[in-house]
Amino acid sequence: MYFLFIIILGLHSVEGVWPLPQSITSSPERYPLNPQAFYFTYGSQSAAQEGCSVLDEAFKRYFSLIFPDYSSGRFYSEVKFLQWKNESLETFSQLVYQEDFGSYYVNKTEIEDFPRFQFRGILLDTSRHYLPVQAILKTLDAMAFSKFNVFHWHIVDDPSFPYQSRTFPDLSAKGAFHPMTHIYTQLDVRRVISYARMRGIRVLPEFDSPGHTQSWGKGQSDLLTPCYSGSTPSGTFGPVNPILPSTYKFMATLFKEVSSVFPDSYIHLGGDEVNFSCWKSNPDVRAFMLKMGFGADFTKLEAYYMENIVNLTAALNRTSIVWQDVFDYHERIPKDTVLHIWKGVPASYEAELRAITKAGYRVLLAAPWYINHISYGQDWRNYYTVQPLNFSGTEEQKKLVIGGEVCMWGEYVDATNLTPRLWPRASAAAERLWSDEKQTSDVDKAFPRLKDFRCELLRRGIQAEPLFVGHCKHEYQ
Ligand code: CP6
Repeated sequence: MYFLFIIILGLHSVEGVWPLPQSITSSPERYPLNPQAFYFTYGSQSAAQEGCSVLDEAFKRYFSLIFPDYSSGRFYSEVKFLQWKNESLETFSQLVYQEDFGSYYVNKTEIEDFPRFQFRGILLDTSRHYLPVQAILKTLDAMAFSKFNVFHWHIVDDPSFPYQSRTFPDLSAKGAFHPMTHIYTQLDVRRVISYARMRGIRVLPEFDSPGHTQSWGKGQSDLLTPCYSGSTPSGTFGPVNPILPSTYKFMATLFKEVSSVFPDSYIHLGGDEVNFSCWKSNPDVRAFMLKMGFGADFTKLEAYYMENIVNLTAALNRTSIVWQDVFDYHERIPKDTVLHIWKGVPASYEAELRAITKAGYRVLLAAPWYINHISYGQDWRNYYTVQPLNFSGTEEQKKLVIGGEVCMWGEYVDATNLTPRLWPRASAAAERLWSDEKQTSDVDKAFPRLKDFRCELLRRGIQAEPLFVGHCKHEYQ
């Protein structure tokens, strides 16, 4: 997690690094870099050594980012450091600058750096709109540029089921927007996972249930609850049916597959926004409620369902992440479950942070960072000034805040507008999650730095939108 490096070789200015390192001291002493004689190598103290594919690939990528007009050099010059990681290569790449006549330089710089929060995520929603694999890979590139390290893949939801399951192929054959073109094959998923891994990014899959599952019903009969009007089924369906053993059998099989496809130790189980009206309308559900002693309290039924699902994933050696609703319903959930705060206005996420950490659970904050919401002006400032630990609680409680997440809900977003809506606004949240809060408390000081960083994103081929009036040296053609 912690990295320190001293660049004895050749900073334009501290302004050039986003998100801001924990400490950075640059001197006016500068060194020229000759692309034809430049090579990254492993430090002698480094835990990773030659043959580490993640670093070897990162060396190649960052070489081309720094020197876009050259292919990888053969001879190496001295670059001293203690340990390279994807993040330190990113920082180094932001320190190198090119002067008007084409020469590259880096100033003598001393940096100590480590992230403030261990979990710095971006949620993409591939159900409201299908996002082509290329759009996901491009997002992973840009995530690494801002040191995000978790891709939360909200892969399926009500509108469509694009994940092509090995065990239940009908789910996407019948539930995707198109059975061939609007799906993620096993190969696509593996490609995304490996592309992310190379960039130091984990892939956290979310199979949200029991709500948000309309699309599952098309390929799996008897999974969803039949809704009733009066004493007869209305022909519509509600959340997953929590009263049938077949439901849990299906879920166990599905999550067994999911845990074999997605290597991350966390699985996101959703659990949010369950509409009880269909459950209420169904006489079999009501009878089950009475039998179980739940009375007419449907939050108990949801609790019963989620408890079962959490146990399924625990049996697969995975830790569950669930939306805050699951905590709000007082479910008996294992202590290692992570709660994910999504409710903002009018609910206060500070109160929720306090309550969840007081109960001893780890927590992730998403509520203040809905990047899918847009408005006129510089709303990145709102993302920047969030104070995730500004709630009343003990030091122990604060340690339970493991990080935050920028959510791009997909109702109004597809591949046409994903990138400019994400960048550079998500980068504001990235600095909040990475950098020291005191050193980054002044949003006006951040503005010119973020403007520069946005220009750097353009230079790297990311169509990041402008923050305000101005121009960049390398602009989108
Ligand atoms: N989709 C799913 C969503 C939301 C949630 N779950 C959501 C709705 C409103 C807001 C934020 C998020 N679009 N599946 C809740 C986690 Cl303001």
